[in-house]
Order: sequence, then C-alpha cells, then structure tokens
Amino acid sequence: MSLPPATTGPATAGHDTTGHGGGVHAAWLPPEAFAPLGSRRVLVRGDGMLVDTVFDEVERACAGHGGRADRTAGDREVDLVLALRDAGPLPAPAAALARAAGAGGPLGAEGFALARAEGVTVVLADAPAGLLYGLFHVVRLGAAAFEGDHPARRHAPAMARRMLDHWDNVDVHPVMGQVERGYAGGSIFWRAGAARRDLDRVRAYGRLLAACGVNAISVNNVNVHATEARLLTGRLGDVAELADALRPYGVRVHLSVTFAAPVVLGGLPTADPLDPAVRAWWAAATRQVYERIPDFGGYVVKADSEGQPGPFTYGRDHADGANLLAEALAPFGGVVHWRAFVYNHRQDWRDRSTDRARAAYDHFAPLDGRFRDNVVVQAKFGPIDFQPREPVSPVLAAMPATRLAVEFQVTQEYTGQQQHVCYLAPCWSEVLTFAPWGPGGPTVADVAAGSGPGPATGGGLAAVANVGDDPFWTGHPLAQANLYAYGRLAWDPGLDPIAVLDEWIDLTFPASTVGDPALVRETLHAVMDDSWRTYERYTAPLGVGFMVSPARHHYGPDVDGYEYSRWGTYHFADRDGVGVDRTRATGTGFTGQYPQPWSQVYESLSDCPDELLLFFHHVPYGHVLRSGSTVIQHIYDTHFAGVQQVAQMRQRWRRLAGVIDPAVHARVAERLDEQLRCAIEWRDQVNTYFFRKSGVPDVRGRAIH
Ligand code: GCV
Repeated sequence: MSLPPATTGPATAGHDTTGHGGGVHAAWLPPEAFAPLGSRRVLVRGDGMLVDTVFDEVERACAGHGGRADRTAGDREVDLVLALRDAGPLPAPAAALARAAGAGGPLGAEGFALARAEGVTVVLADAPAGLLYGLFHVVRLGAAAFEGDHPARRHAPAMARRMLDHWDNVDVHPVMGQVERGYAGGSIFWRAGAARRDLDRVRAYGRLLAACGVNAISVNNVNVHATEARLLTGRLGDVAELADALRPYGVRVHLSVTFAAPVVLGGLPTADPLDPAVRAWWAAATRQVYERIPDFGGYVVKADSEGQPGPFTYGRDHADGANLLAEALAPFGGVVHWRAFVYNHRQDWRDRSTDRARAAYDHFAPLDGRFRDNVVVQAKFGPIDFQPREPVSPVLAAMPATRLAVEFQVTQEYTGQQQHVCYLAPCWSEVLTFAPWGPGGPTVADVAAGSGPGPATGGGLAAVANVGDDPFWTGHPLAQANLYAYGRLAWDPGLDPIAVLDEWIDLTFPASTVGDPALVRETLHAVMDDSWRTYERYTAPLGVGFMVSPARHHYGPDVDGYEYSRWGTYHFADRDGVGVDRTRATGTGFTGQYPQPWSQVYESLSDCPDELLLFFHHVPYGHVLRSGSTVIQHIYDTHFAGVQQVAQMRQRWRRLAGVIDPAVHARVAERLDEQLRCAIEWRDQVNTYFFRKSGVPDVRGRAIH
C-alpha cells in the first residue's frame, strides 16, 4: 500500500497557498510528531490490511527519523512492539509485557492495551483496527511513550460508531454550492458534477480521521438532489473508490440516499415503504452496493424534512420508512441512520401554538420500540438546530428501546462559519456529560454508547464535517481542533476538552517546529479555551438563538431575521420583554418533554439556568437572573465583554508572528480581523435593538446607538 503524502506531497499540487512550498497543511500529523516513534527500533507483528497500514506508518517514520522498522521477530533488541495477540511469539521482555497487557479478557474490535517496562513499550490488540488506534496513541504520547514504566492500561472506544457526515454535493447546488454549509472551499470528494479522484487527498483525510478516532463517514449531503441520488446505483463506482481509499484507515463509507429512490431511480410508481415492489427494489439495490463495497456502512436518510421526500407522502410513519431500508441492509450488517430532524418549515409566524423545539419528540418518541435493530435514530444534540446554546434534545431521553445517535455540527454554520475562532469541544462535552434523568444518572454519552437506562444498543455519535479542499482543510486553521476534538470525544466522552486541545497543540505545533513552544501553547489556550462562550456572549443572548442573517446564510446578526419567517419564530421581543414561553403552565408545553428533574427545573423561572432562560421563558427586561444582573443589563454586559475578548484574542495572536508557520499565522490573523468586525456588528445591532425596544439605558453608560 502507498501512504498519502506526509505533509506537502504531490497530492496537494494546486492547493499551495500555505507557504509550505507544496501543498496541504499536515494538520495533527506533521512528520515531526512521529519523531519519538521514528527514532526507535520498532517491531510490528500481525497480518491484515490495517496492520500493513501500521507497518507502513512505522516504516516511514523510521526512515525519516533514523529508527528501524521490523515485521519479523528475531533476536534483535526492540524499543516498541505493536502486536496482534495471535501474531505468534514475541521477543522477551515484550512477551511478558504482552501477557500482562492482555490479561483481563478480550480487547475488542478496536481496543488496545499499552504497557512499558525494562525499556520496552508494548501495544497489544486483538484486531487490526485496535493496533492502528494503538499506533496513533503512541504518536500522541510522544516522548512519554518511551519514558519510565507504564503499568498495563486498556483503551477502547466508548462509541462503536464515530461518524462524520459530509454535506457535500456532487453537482454545485445553485444556492448551497458544492458543500452545503461548507466553509473550507470545495469538496475533497466531488467537483462540478464529477468525482474529484484526488485519492491521495482522500487517503490523507482517512489517516487524519484514524488518528483522532473517527471510523465512518457519509460522503454526500443529506439533501439528496438528482445527481447525488445516482451514487446509489449508476455512480456507485465513485463511492467504491472512496471506500477503497479510506479502508486502510479503518474508515467505513456510508451514503445519503433519497427516500424516493425507487421512483427516481427505479421507475416505480411509488416509494411506499409497505409496497412489496418497493421493498424488493431496495433489497436489490442494496445487494448491488454490497457486491461492490463489501464493508459498506449503510444509509443516512433525511426524510419528510425541509422538502426531502419521506413516508408521510404514503400515510406511513418514520418507523415504516426506516424499517424498509433497515430490512434491505440487515443481511449485510449495514445500518440506516434515520434523522430525527423533522419539523414544519412552512410555519405561519402568527400561529403561537407551533413550536419547532417540540417537533422531533412529537414525531419520534411515540415510535419508540418500533424500529428494527439496525435503525439508528440520529437526533441533533438540541431541539432546534445547532445553535451555540440549546438545551439537550428531549428525544435523547425519550426512546429507551431505540438505538440513538447524537448529531453535532463540526462545520460552524451557526458558530462563526470558520471565520471566527470557536472551539466547540466544551459545548459538546457539556452535552455528552449532561444527565437527562438528573445528576449522577446516565448521561447523553451513555445513551449514545448503549449504556443508558434502556435496552437499546447505542447508535454512537455523528457530526457534520468541516473540511473541504482548502489547504488548511478547514478554512480557519484553528477549526482543525474541532474536528480532532470531535473524534477524541467520540472515543472517550469523559475527556477534558482543554486537555484534548493540549493534545492537538502538541501534535499540530510540535516543539521542534516553533520558535517558542511555551508561548505557542499559552497563546492558543488564551485564544481558544473560552472561544465558544465568547462567541455566545456577542451573539444571541441567554439561549434565545437564531438572530442570524438569513440573507447571509446564517452569518452575522439580524435580530428579526427569522422572527416573521416560515422557518419558526425565536425571540418574541416587545417593549416589555423577550424570550419564548415553552412552559407547560402558559406556553407551548415543551418543558413537559423532559423527564424529572429537568422538566421541573426548566419550567421554573427561578430554577431555570440563566444560559437557557430565554429558550424556556418570556420575561420582562428587568427580570433578575440567578447571576444577580437584569436580563437587559446582561445583554449589554455580555455583548461589550464578548467584543473586548475578541480584541484581546487578536492582540494575543499577534505575538505569535515569527514564532509559528507564517502561513498559519497570516490566515488566522486575517480571520481574527473579520471576527472582530463581525463581533462589533453583533454587539451594536443586538444592544441597539434591545435598547430601542426597552428604552432601558445601560447602567454603565456605554455607547449604544
Ligand atoms: C442539510 C439546517 C441547515 C441545512 C441542513 C439542515 C439539516 O437547517 O441550515 O442546510 O440541510 O440543517 O440538518 O438537514
């Protein structure tokens, strides 16, 4: 197998605006990150495609850093052994260490154990994927992997499936472009109706994904248009090529399909899920997919949502629809990810009874227990739509007999569109560690992992991807950290997001490549640690959400942008107050979708957490928050503070000039200028809007227009 370029190789021709002299930024796998491993004597033992990948990685690292890579056990001394448990005898003392590491039962399909004693580090796995993850763990540990003794420690992913959904279109969509909600250039898979066939780049992507723990991707947009529909049949070869490129990194390919496929591709008069001809069509189409891609992951479906076809057309429900596809996939071990993002997007803003937040629960909770085992109901983390702050979706606590996946958005649609620094791992960590049945009980991560209160196996995590053909992968170089952190939290949701950021910093900015490693670390923490909360401060206040500009595709402020639109109404501000009454007592009743204690906490004006107050309650501007501030003063204060923080971020970043790669520095500096401009616009529009509505002056007398 040939490895993708380490950092700036031939695959990247035409992408070079990085100043690296040849291509795509290496992200968290620069050659220098392999120095500790590559300068050692390494033995790789075992067979299989992924073990070959491990060996190739080791061989290349050793070639670059003076070490030695072996595949056969001899009498030669070794520093590191990466071995499958059944790979045959190992040299002492690795053999004894491997016995210790392996004690305690099977390590699983992706797990590994690591131990170190007498100057030898051993990574042991039962299956090739485990060895691959073990290798990248050693890379992450860096020099520490070869220092002192390490008692045997077992590692295994919390979630079996750790997936990224690309919203990439094959054709350039007239409104949404090549990548829907893409902020990093074009697609790495498709260009203007054709497969790009830049398979080196795809392999490099697979390698990055394996190194952070992602093991599945869906390669096209959930809004499936005419050309994209054909990926399932006539253009399956394009998907197979991607699957071939990603397989050596343990990444399985999934496909978004249209529910209307039997009609639009098969020429049938109906796509009714209970129609025998429709079932036969899906069975045959799916069989052909598996003939071509034997390890195909399955389908992703957005049905009866924002204009996509679905079972409602035939008077059927989502369980009927999902089970149809699941039945076709079952013989091959595939799964269908059926999205719970279903709501009425043709609402009348005058109608106060319709609440978009209620929709997913209202549609799906009654169907609990009706889905086949290989259906994963995929719910966005919050009840609305990836806002910077939302409560956890009540669907996640309402379907104990259904496999549930939590969906995040790594692409920053509502969080600054990769123009703004917004490190999202703290947000995801809050969601994953949230306990829907009360503190101390099972968490959202437990539900996704299958260790929640119900009998269902977990559906894992899914997230909308943020990469494109941009030389930095993600447009904003610091947005790479979001992709890395997503994979790491899917592997272990208990990780501290700031510790994950440290991992990313160590890998992406190895000490040997920067002028002042301590300054780099300190600056990146100063700029990134709190950047999600900073973003929250200068945008929509107190959980109200959605004050974004529709005209600019959800970028920048427009307080009333969605207030009178068919997509839903979000803040209800008038001269007296602001917020959405979602209580049972006087509002839409949404609080009743939560189990206790949250149902009561959110219902109660005094117990509701400040950051979600306006999501659940309509309150007067003078309402005193738990923080002691009034709502109106909080709006003013946070907006002034948010802008100040962005100005400080920009100031801090300037100190890295000449210390890090100039291309990275310049790109981030340019985006921080834009972030400051945009934050000022947010501050002034939001503050002015609420000042004009309420007539309440800022107690600190700052400029409001
Ligand atoms: C792919 C939001 C986005 C849409 C997206 C949709 C979804 O509404 O703005 O672009 O469509 O979510 O998640 O399906």
